[in-house]
Amino acid sequence: MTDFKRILVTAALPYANGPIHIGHLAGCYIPADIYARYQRAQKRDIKLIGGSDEHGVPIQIRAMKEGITPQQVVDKYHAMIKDSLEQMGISFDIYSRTSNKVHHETASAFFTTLYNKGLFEEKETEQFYDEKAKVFLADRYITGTCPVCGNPNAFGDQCERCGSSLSPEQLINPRSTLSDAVPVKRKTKHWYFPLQNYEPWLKEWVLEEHKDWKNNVYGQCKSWLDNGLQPRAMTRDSNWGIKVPLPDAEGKVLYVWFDAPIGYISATKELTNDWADYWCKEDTRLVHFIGKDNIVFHCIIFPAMLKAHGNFVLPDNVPANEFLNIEGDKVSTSRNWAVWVHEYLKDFPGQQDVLRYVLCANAPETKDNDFTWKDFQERNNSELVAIFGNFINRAMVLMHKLTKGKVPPLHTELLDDHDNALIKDIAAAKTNIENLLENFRFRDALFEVIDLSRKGNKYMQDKQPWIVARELEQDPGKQKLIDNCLHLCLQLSANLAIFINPFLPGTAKKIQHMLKVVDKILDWENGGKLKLLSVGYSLRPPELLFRKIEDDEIQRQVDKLRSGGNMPEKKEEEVKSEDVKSENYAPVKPEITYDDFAKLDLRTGVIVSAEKVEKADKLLKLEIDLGFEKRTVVSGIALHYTPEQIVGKQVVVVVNLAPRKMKGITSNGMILMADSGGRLIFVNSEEDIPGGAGVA
Ligand code: B3M
Ligand code: ZN
Repeated sequence: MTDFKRILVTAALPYANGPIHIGHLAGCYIPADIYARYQRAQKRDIKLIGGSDEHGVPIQIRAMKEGITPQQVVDKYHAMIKDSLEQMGISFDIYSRTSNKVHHETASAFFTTLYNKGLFEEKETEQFYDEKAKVFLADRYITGTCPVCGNPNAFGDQCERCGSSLSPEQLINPRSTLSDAVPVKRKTKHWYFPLQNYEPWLKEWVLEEHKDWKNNVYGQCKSWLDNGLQPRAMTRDSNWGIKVPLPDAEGKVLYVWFDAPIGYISATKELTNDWADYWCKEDTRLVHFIGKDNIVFHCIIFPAMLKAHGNFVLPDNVPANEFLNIEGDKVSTSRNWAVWVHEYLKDFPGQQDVLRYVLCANAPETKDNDFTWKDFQERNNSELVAIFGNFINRAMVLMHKLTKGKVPPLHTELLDDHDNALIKDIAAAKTNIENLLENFRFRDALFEVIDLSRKGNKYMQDKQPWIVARELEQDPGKQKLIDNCLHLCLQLSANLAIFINPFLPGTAKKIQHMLKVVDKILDWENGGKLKLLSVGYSLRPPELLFRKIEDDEIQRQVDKLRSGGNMPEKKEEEVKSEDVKSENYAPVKPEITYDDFAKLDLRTGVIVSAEKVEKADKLLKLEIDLGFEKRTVVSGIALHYTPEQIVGKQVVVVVNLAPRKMKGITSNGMILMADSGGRLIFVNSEEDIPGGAGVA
């Protein structure tokens, strides 16, 4: 750490296609901000860079949905996102946008440099095309019925209902979302970056030199590198984006993942004339804060681009977070299963620090984590109010009561074990918090701070200055004991302001105000010491740092969420990584009891006949022999099996499922199939099982 002269911190550029939700905050903005504030308090040369990602498919889809132009979309959401981030106290040195001129120039020049080096490979391939709208279609632009779960609104890259990864070819009745036309294949030319040529270097650089990266990050990189890298198209057919700076590239723009990370460079240029110091000098520490879906772009593709270009520093660390679920379920913007930041700010005015606290305490640092409103309330009430806030408040109130509103002296000759232990704890906390923050362990660092305030409460309880005060009449000498206790409590309060500052800057400000100390007091170097407040200095009256959050406030939020929210502008499911398929497993459903399970009547049977159902291309009508009776079952497997293939197959049937009419046929039960990445397979045994046998 100390061999770096300057630190450049970036936080992922959110797509300006909708507002941001708390998953964005927890994923990268809160950690990036904590880190930046901490480094500033250390008086290091640090810049926090951000901005809106205004190109690519997500913006175009949004424009189409709202019936406005892409420019209008980005203008609207850029302003909204910027405002939310500002209000949440994310302290960007610059929050820019990729539609800026300087960015267009920078990204263009970057492409040209690679082009002039002869790095790109020109290739013609077939891609889906919308003949009505006259445009090529990214996978996301194509919708149709999911072959796995029958969701009629699945996307060409993913079904949002069952989570399966799809390709447009798999969709039933594929349609262009632009014009409803059936997509056709057409030839198109693009410029490919030969990522595979960088594989040996990447293996060395990431897998050998960056074993220090977080496990989740390192693991994802390793799996990409182990699977082998492919050439990657760095251009797209579109009229929204940065024009490909070549003469024969009409209708082509730079791939959004080519231009977006260059946005970090452009924004730094916009911020300072010294931008090259940050980007080109070896003694810069570059740190990218991102969510896990952006790992490959920041750890593999962008570094390879930087390397190919030459002259740029590479990321020293990429502390990506996993995802934050909401009330046990994945965030889904299309279902409005999200907590929107602008909504929170309206519903909980002035309570930014509470959200910052909960999102840091629950940060998905090593694995996906869950946000629940109940936990939000509990953490506020039993940690912020009852521990941290309570300590500061008691210290202030007692100081006004027992030491005339002034900082009392410390009588060192009277220090006892409790006092000395507290003094040690304060010094140790500083070192611990510092080490944790340097290593991106923000949750643990925050818990250290809370723990220190917990120790303050315990100390006060051990000392009970309010009881000592009763003995003053008989023994005025006891005032010195009260002085010592409150002196230490006040110095601890000042220390807590320093330590909590990166996490909860608003709270630090309030403490600072009560203690009447200047900003400089919050410098990190002042932490761990007892010299922050001068003896005899009079302090302001106490004000409460946090308020209790009541059940009805929480209930309102839960209701709002469950009812689909009251978001006026629903945002489409974000197009995460246009062409990166994550391994998708459907989330595990909520736990059931054995009794729930026992309600299912599962039996074996044999398919004795099968036929296609008219006007339903995915349904087959099956006759199943259960031994004790024959049943008609309608099953959605027609795209996977022809009737001939399945007659005679053994199946497991749910025989007590309520009958359901499909296309005029009553289905009396359901057969169980295994879903392997969208392929439906019979779950059966090698051995013949008599029909009707129970399955358990
Ligand atoms: N806009 C994707 C996302 O929001 C993308 C990040 C760009 S960072 C250079 O997940
Ligand atoms: Zn599906």
